[in-house]
Amino acid sequence: MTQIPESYNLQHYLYEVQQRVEQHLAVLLKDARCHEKLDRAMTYALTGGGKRFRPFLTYAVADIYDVPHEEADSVACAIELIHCYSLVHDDLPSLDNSELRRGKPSTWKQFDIPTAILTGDTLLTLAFQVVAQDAYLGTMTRSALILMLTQESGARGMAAGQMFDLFPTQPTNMEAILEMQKLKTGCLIAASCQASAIIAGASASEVNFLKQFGHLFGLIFQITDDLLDIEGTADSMGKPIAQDAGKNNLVNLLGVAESKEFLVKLVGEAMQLLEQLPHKGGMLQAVIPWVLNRKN
Ligand code: GRG
Repeated sequence: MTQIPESYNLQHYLYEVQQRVEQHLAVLLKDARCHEKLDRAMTYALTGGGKRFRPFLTYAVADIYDVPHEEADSVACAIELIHCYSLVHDDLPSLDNSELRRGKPSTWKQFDIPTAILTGDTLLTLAFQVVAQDAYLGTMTRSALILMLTQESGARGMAAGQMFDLFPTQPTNMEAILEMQKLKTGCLIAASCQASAIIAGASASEVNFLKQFGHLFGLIFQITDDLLDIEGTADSMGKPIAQDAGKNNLVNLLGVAESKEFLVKLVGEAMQLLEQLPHKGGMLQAVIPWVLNRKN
């Protein structure tokens, strides 16, 4: 991939990221083969329609810091593995009970519940293995990345967010919803934004800056997702729409019009943050309109 695109086409960049991640994931899956049914379920859960938006963020930040994409590959794949695990587990009958994901039966529906649980477990475990064994990165960098991934996905990150969503510990108000969504969706997006800065050896304040940007962007991503549940179509979403009625989200709390106003404010803040980055954030700037206008 080329570095810091001026007039570089976003769609082309997204496509290249998808191809790159999918090639790497295919190799990882091949190397991980052990139990035939588990292998098929892992392949099923990882392939077939994911936007690879989180790896995109990791490569976009790699470009800002002149990190060769080879050095970002393992963490980009690790984040996608963690993302796919979360979707497999989230779809389970005892969580979201979703039968469709990306236009196909969800993993538990296609296989069975025990296989889906073990598929999620295995994808999560593989994520850490991939970074731990990355020959492009030094020991300190690998360790820093693994620590960051555990923080963003675990007991004070994404898994906690899912828990607060299922079992709220305070009345549902704007503050509680923002905190829950920050953990549930924002942490993994924040991880995607920090990863390449860690690889580049950026200062703690620079890494933290990208983390804050990631959280803002995560919120933008989540609100657009909640709006799509109301305004999108089942065809483009690959799952039934209007499934979030009564759920703890900002659009249900504020209504569509006010949520859109809030979104405009968040986008303004995100653009301001990007102005402070080298190359004004490069592809990160270009992807904001894409997130706002996406159809799935
Ligand atoms: C720890 C089990 C567990 C779950 C964590 C992330 C999560 C909580 C659950 C996934 C369900 C969900 C609707 C999360 C909100 C974030 C979100 C919009 C996910 C969908 O991400 P996309 O649009 O998916 O990037 P694709 O299909 O493109 O990969």
